[in-house]
This record gives sequence, structure tokens and C-alpha cells, in this order.
Amino acid sequence: MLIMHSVSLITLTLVFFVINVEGQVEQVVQHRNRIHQHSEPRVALSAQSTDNKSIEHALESINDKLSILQSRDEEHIKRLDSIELRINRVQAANNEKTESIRSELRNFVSKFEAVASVIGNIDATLNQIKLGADDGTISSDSHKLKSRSVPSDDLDQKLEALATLLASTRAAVARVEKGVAQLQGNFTHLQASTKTIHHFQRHIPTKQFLNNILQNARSQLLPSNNDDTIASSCHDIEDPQTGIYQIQLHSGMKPFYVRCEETSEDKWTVILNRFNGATSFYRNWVEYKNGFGNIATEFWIGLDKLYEITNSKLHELYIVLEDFDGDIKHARYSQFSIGSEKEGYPLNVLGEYTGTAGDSLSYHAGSKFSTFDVDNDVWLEGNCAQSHTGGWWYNSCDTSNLNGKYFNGTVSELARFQGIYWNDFRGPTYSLRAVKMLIKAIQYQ
Ligand SMILES: [Ca+2]
Repeated sequence: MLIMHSVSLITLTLVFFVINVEGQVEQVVQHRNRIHQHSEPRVALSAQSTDNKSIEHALESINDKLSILQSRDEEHIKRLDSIELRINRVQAANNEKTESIRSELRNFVSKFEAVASVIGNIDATLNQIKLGADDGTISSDSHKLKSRSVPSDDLDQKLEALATLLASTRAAVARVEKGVAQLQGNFTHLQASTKTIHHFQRHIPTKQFLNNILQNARSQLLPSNNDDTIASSCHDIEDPQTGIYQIQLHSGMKPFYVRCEETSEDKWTVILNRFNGATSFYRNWVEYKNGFGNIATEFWIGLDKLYEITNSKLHELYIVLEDFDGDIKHARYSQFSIGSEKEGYPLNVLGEYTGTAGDSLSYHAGSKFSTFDVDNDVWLEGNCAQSHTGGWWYNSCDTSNLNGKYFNGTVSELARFQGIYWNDFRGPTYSLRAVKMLIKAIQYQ
């Protein structure tokens, strides 16, 4: 009964919960419909946004409840399985015992009947002896036998005692038989309960069923957000203004902010921006990996993002250089991509150079990235990143370094190679005023 009660309670709880969830979903649908029916178009847009938030919130709440319910559901099924297993074991043991008791009872009854038959014979013989003695037909030998026998009253008493014992034994056997019948009845009842448990188990809402309800609710309540899809690059952003935008390379990656710059030709993603020396570029591996600085001013985008972007599509690289005289030069590479951190973020794709600044980067093609704390360069005796004060794709060591120390133009011979320099434009003893590295995906026609 306790099992039946628990099962009924669990099922009722689940059924009420599902009804409740469906009720909440229905209420939210009605609420949304009312807003759609009675609002002016402009108001509807704003109301819909608020409404979607509340729907999203309600769905999250339902989702939380479902998670709790699912874990309870699984727990209850485990318990029911365990109860069923135990019932089966007890049932098997009981069947064996019942069969054994029955066998013993059959033996006992058969022996009892044999004893009763013998007693009946003895009783008849004694009566005959008694009758013979009374009418003198019994011989003297018989008298002797009778005289050696147990006195008649004593024998009667013993026979009566035996008869009482037999009667009480018969009653005891009857009670045992009744007990066995009751036990059998209990197990029949238990079997029926087990069947009921199976029946309820089949009707308990499954995890899949509850998830389907939630998915249906989501698809019914939340409009398709195709309009809100985050752009995957600066090229895809409709707003042509230069500025900071959020992009998402693919659905599995967290969105992040980038600086997009528009030229007459296209929109570019800025990966490096320097123009006043406010941000130090003498940083360690983790900082170059994750990026640093202020994306609104001076910054390094970070090698992880650069790897993700340039591996999602093949990119072009565009470098803009400006000295303190206002002279602006540029270097453009038709293809650009770097490897993963595991590989050392190598500059493994660098296409053909065009531009006005001269090619001071091709020397670095294929080189791994190095920082003062991670030396991947091919200079055996030293560390280029430490010596040239900034992280870069050093070879042995460099013909350009746009991550060097910020100086104001010409630097001393001692600080040669330490500034922001481009060998083919102003050389290694001149630190540029402003540098920018931009990339854009190659658009195949
Ligand atoms: Ca080295």
C-alpha cells in the first residue's frame, strides 16, 4: 500500500507539474497575442522586445524546474526498479518456502492419517477385549494378558489425551494451511502492485517528453532572431561607419568587439593600433595571446583572436605607417594567416607584397611569435623579443617590429632596433609616430 501510495503521489505531482508548465506556456502565448493584437506597430516593437525578455525569463525558470524534476524523475524510477527487484527476490524465496511447507504438510497429514488409523484399530481391539471379558468368552490366558495390561481407566485417559492432541494438531495444521493461503494472497497482491508500478512508470513523463515540451514552447514563443544575427566580420556589418562593433566568427565562439575601419575599398578589422605611446607593448606571452590595451585607442587584438579570424577565412593584410613628419606609407600583403598557439602562432601565410613602404615583413614569413618570456626565435645566443623590446614574429631577429618601444622619432644607436620600426621606411634607428595593421577577408567573386 505504501508503494502504491508513493507511486500515485509521484505521478500526480508530475501530472500537475506538466499541466502547470503547459498552463504557463499558454498564459505567455495569450499575453503575447494580446500585445500583438492591440498595439500600434512602433509600440509593438518595443513591447515585443520586453515581452520576449519576460518569455525568455519564464522559459529559463521552466527550464530550471524541469531540470530539478528530471533528476527527481530519474531518482524515482531507480527506486521503483529497486523495489521491483526486491519484490521479485522475496517472491522467489516465498515460492520455494511455500512449496517446502506444502510438502511437509502432505507428509504430516499422511502420517497423521496412518496414526489415526492405528489408534482406531487399537480402540476397536480394546473394545472387543472389554466386551469379551464382560461376557466370559475370554480365556484365562487372556485374563493374564489383561491383568498384565494397562488398567482400563488409565488407558482411556491416555487415549483421550492422544485424541485431544490429534485434534489440536489438526487445528494447528489447519491454521498453517490458512497462513500459507494468506501468504499466497499477499504475494498475489504484491504481483498486482508490481504491475501497477509498471503501469505508472510507463505514464511518468520522460526527460525526452519534458524537453520536447520546452523546445515546443521556445519555438512557439520566441520569434526567429535572424534579424539579430551578429556579423561574422567587419565586412558583414551594414553600418559603414568606422567604429567598434561586435562580431561572432561562428555560433560556437563567444562574440567579441573589434575596431572596424572603412576605406574607399572595403571595411577592415584593425588588429594593431598605435599612435601616442600611451600603451606599453613590452608584454608577456599571455598578454600577446589574449590581447591588451584599449580597443578605442591603442591595442593589440590578441593572437588567439587573430588565429581564429585568419583561419575562418583567408585574409589580406594592410599596414599603414606614419612618421613624425606626417609622411604616410603603406604595405599590403595579398594573403595573411597565422597558426595556433600550439604551433607558436607562426606567420605561416604571407602573400605577395604591394605598396609604398617597401617589403620589410617577408623576412619574417614562417617565423613563430616570441615574447620576452617565450623565446621562439632562431637567434641561439639571445632573445629577440627582450633585445628588441616587444613581441613579434622574430626570425634572427627582424627587419621590422611594430610592437617595439614608443620613441619620438630618431633613436640613439644604443636603442637601434628597439623602436617601432620598418626597415624600408626610415630604418631601424627611427621610431614611427603611428602604425596600424588591418585585415579583411578575401572576397572571391
Ligand atoms: Ca633565441
